[in-house]
Amino acid sequence: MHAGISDLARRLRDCDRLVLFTGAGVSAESGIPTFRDAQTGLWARYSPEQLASPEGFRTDPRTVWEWYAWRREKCLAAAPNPAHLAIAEFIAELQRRSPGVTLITQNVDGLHQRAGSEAPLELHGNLHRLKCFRCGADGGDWPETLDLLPRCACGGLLRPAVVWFGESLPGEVLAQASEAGLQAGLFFSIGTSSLVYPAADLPFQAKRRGAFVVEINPQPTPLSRHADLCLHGAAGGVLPRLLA
Ligand code: BV8
Ligand code: ZN
Repeated sequence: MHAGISDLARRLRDCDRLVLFTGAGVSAESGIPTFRDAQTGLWARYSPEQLASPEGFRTDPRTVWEWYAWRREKCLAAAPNPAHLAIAEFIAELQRRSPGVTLITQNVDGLHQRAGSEAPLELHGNLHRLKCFRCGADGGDWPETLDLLPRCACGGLLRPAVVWFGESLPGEVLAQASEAGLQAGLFFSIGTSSLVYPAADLPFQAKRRGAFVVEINPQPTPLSRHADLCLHGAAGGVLPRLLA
């Protein structure tokens, strides 16, 4: 067994403060397009400024709604893959012996919850929930059709309850995620290009505080040369073996 892997297995056994931090790559094997993979990336076909920003929504709310409706259909049709399932089983097992494991996700697809992970910290929100673009009130469930764009009781347009570019992350969730990272002895960064801030700073913060940082990604990222161990593979292949 690779020296790094046997050392990691020991750390997994001994560690009582652990963070699993995930990005779109964890959902790739469920058939959900990632953001930046050239051939499948969402941003390859659409511009994030146009579709995932308040300006884009102000300019053309219908296009933004239809893009999220398309993404939501893909999420609902998708099933959690072995990466989501391995994470959920691992956390359930670990929480029996120590409560110190935290799942932090940048994903908005809800697949961690469908795999059984109860309360991931959703840094960028969740596209299955809605909120009011004007007053921020909870927007309830998705409408049956988009013939008329749904509105809040205040008259404002509803929107998916996700964090757009140029918008702040939910303060409480980000604070909890930061705190978990700063306490972590072991920090896994899984399936993320490590490009989107402030989320991408979490593994760097943890590293500065002495965490052992493991990156799981088929490709190198800006985090790779700072990580203590890089496992170059698909999350759906690596995690079931690693976390079993
Ligand atoms: C903020 C929700 C403060 C919506 C997302 C100009 C103006 C304003 C801000 C900025 C600016 N310039 C820069 C910024 C900051 C900006 C930013 O970081 N931009 C980047 C692009 C440079 N950040 C923000 O705007 C954030 N807010 O800064 O607020 C502020 C406030 C007011 C005014 C100014 C500033 C908000 C960021 C959140 C944006 N919302 N999503 C939606 O989903 O529609 S971001 C989006 O990217 C997703 O959440 C996604 O999760 C996230 C990160 O992407 P990844 O998850 O990493 O996915 P990606 O495709 O990139 O990578 C996939 C990886 O998986 C790849 O590495 C691939 O190799 C790997 N992979 C593939 N297959 C597998 C795999 N790995 C494992 N297994 C596999 N099988
Ligand atoms: Zn409102």
